[in-house]
Amino acid sequence: MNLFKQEDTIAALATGSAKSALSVIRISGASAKQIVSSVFFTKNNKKIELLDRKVLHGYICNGLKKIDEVILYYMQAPHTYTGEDTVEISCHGNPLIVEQVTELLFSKGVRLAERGEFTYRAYMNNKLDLSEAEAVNDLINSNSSKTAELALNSLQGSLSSQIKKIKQDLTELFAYLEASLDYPEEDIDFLTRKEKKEKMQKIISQVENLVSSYSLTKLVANGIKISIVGKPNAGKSSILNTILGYQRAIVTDIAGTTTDTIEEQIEYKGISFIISDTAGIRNHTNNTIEKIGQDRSRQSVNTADIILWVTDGSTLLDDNDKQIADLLKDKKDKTIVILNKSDLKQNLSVEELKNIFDFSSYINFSTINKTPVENILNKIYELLNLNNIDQETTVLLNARQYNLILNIKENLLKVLSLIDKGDSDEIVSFETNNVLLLLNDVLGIDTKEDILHSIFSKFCVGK
Ligand SMILES: Nc1nc2c(ncn2[C@@H]2O[C@H](COP(=O)(O)OP(=O)(O)O)[C@@H](O)[C@H]2O)c(=O)[nH]1
Ligand SMILES: [Mg+2]
Repeated sequence: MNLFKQEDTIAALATGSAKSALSVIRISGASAKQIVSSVFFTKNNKKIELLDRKVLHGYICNGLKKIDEVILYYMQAPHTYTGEDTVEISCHGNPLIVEQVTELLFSKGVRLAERGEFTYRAYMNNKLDLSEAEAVNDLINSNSSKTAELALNSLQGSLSSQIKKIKQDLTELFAYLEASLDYPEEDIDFLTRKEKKEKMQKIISQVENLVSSYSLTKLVANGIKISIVGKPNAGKSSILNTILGYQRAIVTDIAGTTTDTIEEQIEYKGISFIISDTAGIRNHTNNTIEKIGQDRSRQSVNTADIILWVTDGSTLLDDNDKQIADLLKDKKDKTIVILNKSDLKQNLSVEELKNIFDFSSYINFSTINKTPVENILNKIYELLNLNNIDQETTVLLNARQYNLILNIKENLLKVLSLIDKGDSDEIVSFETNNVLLLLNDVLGIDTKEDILHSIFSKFCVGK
């Protein structure tokens, strides 16, 4: 990888490689202006002067041969994405034309950009720090509009500013420790042990918030796994069909109709919901297929982010319900009870159900009366705290950031216990400084070349 040859002028297609209305070729580097000028002419082969931020119309020409009619604009350093002189050429969106234009540029001394090289240069020129550069990639690769929203927050510096805040607080503590080392003869305790502990605890809680934010990223990025469980004939498949808006699963009044797990996906308010309808759980079945299906139901419950326990409000509580209550007993926080068949005479009360399963959220529902499915979906949003995602929401975007922050948390806990034990300021100060270095890694300050290489090589060419 030529990442570190920043004296080169680089170019790459910035848009998709399929046939399209337009393709944009981006050129960045010290010679960008001069090289593009040498191949850009009017209809009558007159030179066109490239002026900063001026949109120009003309022809890319190889000698006297016109390759394409284009619109281009030149942006002067340092106010560009890469921080270097940049030209963007909009040509017709045909891969053959793009190839001819880029080949022409290459013949004039431009080199094809490596993966992520434009963003790498932006990072090297202090346009972005590392967490923001990663956000660029996550934004491009996000599969749901909510993930894109979180990545955009990060690109705008929400994560960076939180890391900088933690770093600032820790630096302050470090300065106190160092001062007491530098002036030991003064015999003043600059901070009491209690004060040091309090400061450290505050820092740790900020770090813990970041650690827990990663579960939100994963939920939003991977989709929410929802498992519908309940006894046979409670209406599980009917609820799946109602959520999907079409008859996906077979619905009959014969208990044991659904034997396998059926999985479908919908998108709701920018997040995908992966919903599994499972075989009904009951004590007595001689059907081998149904038994296997019930094992799958149990597995599905274990991997779910949310469990919808569908009960039949028209029937009395029975052993099957008790068995399900037992299965879900340590999953109460993620279970929503659906009291289905509310259109029929109700024989099951919320109180009775509470006696066997102390749930926190429930919904009265009827697939016959067409209770709005939004009631269920919004309840899921509520339970997972997804309503509060906004422009201020800061999350760790990827495993690299997550592992670093976990490591930082562990090291801070270690420092806290040193303070607690009354260890010398010298040792505490040394360990604190180590954490400061780890924080730098999140931002990409003094980060080693091979790490940078592995991060930027995940980007696409042209970004
Ligand atoms: N009255 C009434 N019947 C329902 C309701 N939901 C489902 N059913 C009926 O209950 C029976 C079992 O439904 P199904 O979705 O197959 O239940 P599953 O075994 O839990 O998947 C079918 O006859 C459905 O038409 C409801 O809200 N009200
Ligand atoms: Mg079913």
